[in-house]
Amino acid sequence: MTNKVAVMLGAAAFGLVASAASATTLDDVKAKGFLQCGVSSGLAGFSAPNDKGDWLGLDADFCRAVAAAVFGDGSKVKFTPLSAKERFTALQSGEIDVLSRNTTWTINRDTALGLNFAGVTYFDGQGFMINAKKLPGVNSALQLSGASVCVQTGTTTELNLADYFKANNLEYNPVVFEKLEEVNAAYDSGRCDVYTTDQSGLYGIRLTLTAPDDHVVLPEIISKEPLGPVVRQGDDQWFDIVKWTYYALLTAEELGITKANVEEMKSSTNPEIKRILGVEADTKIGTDLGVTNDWVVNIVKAVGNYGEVFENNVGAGSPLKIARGINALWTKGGLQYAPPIR
Ligand SMILES: N[C@@H](CCC(=O)N[C@@H](CS)C(=O)NCC(=O)O)C(=O)O
Repeated sequence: MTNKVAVMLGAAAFGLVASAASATTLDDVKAKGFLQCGVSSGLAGFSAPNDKGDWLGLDADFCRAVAAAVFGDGSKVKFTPLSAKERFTALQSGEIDVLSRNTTWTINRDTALGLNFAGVTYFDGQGFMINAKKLPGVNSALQLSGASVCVQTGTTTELNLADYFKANNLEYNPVVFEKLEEVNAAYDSGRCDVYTTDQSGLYGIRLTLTAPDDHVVLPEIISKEPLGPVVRQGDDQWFDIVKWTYYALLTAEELGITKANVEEMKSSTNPEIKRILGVEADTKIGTDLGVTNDWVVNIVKAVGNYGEVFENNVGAGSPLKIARGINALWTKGGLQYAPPIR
């Protein structure tokens, strides 16, 4: 090979590397034709496969909403089930485009792992579940001294558990597993007295136990667990798309735009509704974000508004029947609040 050819080939190879390195997540996702979404391996209400292998839940629907924003089609998602321990590496390595897996926003995860949290799709807190038949008379976590506690590794749960028992001078014996099915099986078989995780998770897990009615969730909430989607640091456009997908879901609920009425709402005379649905002639809101101006229409058509996603997956329309509580919109006394889409 002549030196000149070698230099040319080298330059071409460098060009390829440089263009691959500079491709944005949005470009990559569009080129693949689908969004790769990291979810839990099967937490009812958040992300769990049904008999047909379709992923159901609030976290799964959030990914469908992002896919709808990007492609105009909420079905263009592939799901990667991840344990707590695997999840951040999967995102850092580029195996997934977004992590939507009951993941708590903490300063350590936000600053030390090269990641960004795009919002809080579910405000949660850590709780305890016990088998009331096995521990009759126990109605507070403060009565759990000496208990064996099932917990999943790689979670905030493990750390909060240690803090709580230490702060209250209680003894405990942690029984730690990496996989969800191992924790569930150990607790269900009576190997541990207590199961601890996010309270929403406890309600979902209880449904999968052999005798759900034997188990009670204790009243104490021992931590703040703001759960939300996560992206890699360093790609602001992608961060914006994921963040504003969440805000679009909230804003649609605030404005009464639903899966059933979104088409009809396009002819509304309310300027705010017209703006968010992209029907104002000169709107650039969607294109400035890197998607099309009907992105919110596509999101709501795919999954409904935030309230619909909540109720269908974890609320009244689901087996979990969790009350909206602090996850209500700010206009209804809750914490869910979106900056203006304008
Ligand atoms: N929100 C907490 C806990 C999340 C978590 O992973 N909880 C377990 C509950 S046992 C879970 O969902 N596991 C699902 C899985 O591994 O697929 C965190 O971010 O660390």
